[in-house]
Amino acid sequence: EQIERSLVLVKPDGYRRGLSGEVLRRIEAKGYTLVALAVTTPTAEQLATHYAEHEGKPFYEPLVEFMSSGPVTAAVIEGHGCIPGFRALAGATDPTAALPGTIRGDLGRDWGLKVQQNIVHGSDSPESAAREIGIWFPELS
Ligand code: YYY
Ligand code: MG
Repeated sequence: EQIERSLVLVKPDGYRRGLSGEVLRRIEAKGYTLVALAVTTPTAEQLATHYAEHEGKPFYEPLVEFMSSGPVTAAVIEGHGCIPGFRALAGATDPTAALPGTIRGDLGRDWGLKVQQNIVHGSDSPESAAREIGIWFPELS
């Protein structure tokens, strides 16, 4: 695999629960490099661009509302195949279904919280990564 970069967010639920360090620990333990790191409360504009692919879906409005509810920890990570690699570390979108050993499987809560509260975001393709890095770290793109 190529050396590539991915955009990772520890979402407001993960940030609030103090899980930023645990997520970053897993990223570094895997061997990926931290290229950029920030704590920031997402703006409506950032979220509209970040989640443009989901606009119009039933979960879009609650997702954007949740994502603007507090700070996130945003990171750019780098490594061989880190785009699919981080998604493998994150696990399935729904924490209830995510396997043990994954971030969402180990740390996700499954007592009736919405799927949106699944701790982390990771880019899903090189194109998404380039676009998303530009949203959260314009100085890098
Ligand atoms: O890439 P990933 O985060 O695993 O899932 P996406 O299909 O891109 O959806 C983005 C985001 O939206 C997901 O992390 C939770 C939320 N979501 C939801 O609340 N309800 C769904 N049915 C699907 C996704
Ligand atoms: Mg996605």
